[in-house]
Amino acid sequence: MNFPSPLLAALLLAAPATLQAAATKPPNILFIMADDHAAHAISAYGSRVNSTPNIDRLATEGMRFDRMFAVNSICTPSRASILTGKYSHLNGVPVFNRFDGSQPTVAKYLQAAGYYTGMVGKWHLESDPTGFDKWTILPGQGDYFNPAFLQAGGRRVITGYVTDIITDLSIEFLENRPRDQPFFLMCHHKAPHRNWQPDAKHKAMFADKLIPEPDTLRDDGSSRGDAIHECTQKVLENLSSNDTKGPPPAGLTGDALLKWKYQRYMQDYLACVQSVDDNVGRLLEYLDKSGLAENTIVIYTSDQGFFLGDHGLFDKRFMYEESIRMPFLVRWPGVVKPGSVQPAMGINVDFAPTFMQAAGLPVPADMQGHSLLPLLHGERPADWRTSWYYRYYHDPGDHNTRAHYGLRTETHKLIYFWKIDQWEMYDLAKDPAELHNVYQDPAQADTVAKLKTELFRLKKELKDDDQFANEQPGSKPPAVKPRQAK
Ligand SMILES: [Ca+2]
Repeated sequence: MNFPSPLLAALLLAAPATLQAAATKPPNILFIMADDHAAHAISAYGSRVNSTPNIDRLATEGMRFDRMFAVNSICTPSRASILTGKYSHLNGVPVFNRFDGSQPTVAKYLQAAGYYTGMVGKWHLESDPTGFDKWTILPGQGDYFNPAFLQAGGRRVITGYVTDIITDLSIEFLENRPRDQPFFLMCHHKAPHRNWQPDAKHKAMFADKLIPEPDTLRDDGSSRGDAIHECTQKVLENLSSNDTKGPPPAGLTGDALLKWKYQRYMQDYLACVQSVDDNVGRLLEYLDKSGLAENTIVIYTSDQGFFLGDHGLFDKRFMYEESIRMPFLVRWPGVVKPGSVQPAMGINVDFAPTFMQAAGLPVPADMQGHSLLPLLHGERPADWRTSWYYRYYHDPGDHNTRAHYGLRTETHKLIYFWKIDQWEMYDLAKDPAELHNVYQDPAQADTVAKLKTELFRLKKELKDDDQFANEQPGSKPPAVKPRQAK
């Protein structure tokens, strides 16, 4: 793939000095992504439930994004959005669809520009990876213990614990890389995905630990519509004996059962996270020892957030904050100010444009995200987004969660469960925990109307004309015109 030189020249003319330096000596990019690791289980994000000293290093030595979000909060679609810089309806992966590997991806662009590209760990896009010089992936969800891996040469089983092995393979990729090329490595952990199987060392750390409960564990959802009540993501009702690694003690019911299930869930979830944290430490140590740290952008993120008992739930999918919010920490020595915090709203379709621009390449016009580079430089462009569009399709899916789409602004969130024609609206400034759906409040009518106008403007701008509205059997096409505020 060739990039027209006038485009590159124009980009360089407009770019800050550091970008020009990047173009002459492109930075390496190490992208570490966990699966279902909520920001509120990272101490740099103020976790009340655990401590993650190694991941925290990236916040101390780099930038912490406080408002980074997934545009479709579920594993496979988030991965497709990250690779393509596009929303689900344009990259063909709204649910668990097979990723069409013939389409352009950031890996392909970087490879064509001279990067040595690698993909290790959870892929979950069904088709074989394209655009990578080397790839070693878990088949589907993969196993926690003694996992099989797929690579261009075939399949092999590796003895050990998956998080350790993915780190070993990542270090092996770095050790064997050509020294005359920059690298782009996607290191994708399986952990801490359900059903949360920690290794013995980390399991022991949490076995007897009492984990603080979230404030909203007993949220009854009384002001919400039907969706949260119909879903099967509830800690009390839907965590199985498989999840809790055994049945609850006999006779346990009601709140006592809720407490027990929450503890069992979180003990294993956090033990899996602790292994991820140790392994991030191993990778950072490798970068230090090999002299790579200085010219390597290191990112830590997760494919989406997760409910850690918040609103009585586990899993993700819903457009509520704990689900859509991704941790996003970036260390880039000499460019990103250590210990800085970024409040601007980013979304996962921004990642691909960011990697392009960091590598000194023009951002392809069909990518829908915006490069985060100005934000990484500590400059917020005057026209940076103040709202963004979300859409979840997997209905009924594994957790009977209704399809919905919506808008999040700096201060409000509007959600439309279109199959059941129900709206929810939250004032995030007054109600950050989203406990009060004020959609029906007459005092909010003007705000609701404005949010709807913006929602449908964005939907149009992003070319979401409901092409996947009937993705699931039994779906009905959604209303595509703004409804008047009631
Ligand atoms: Ca996930």
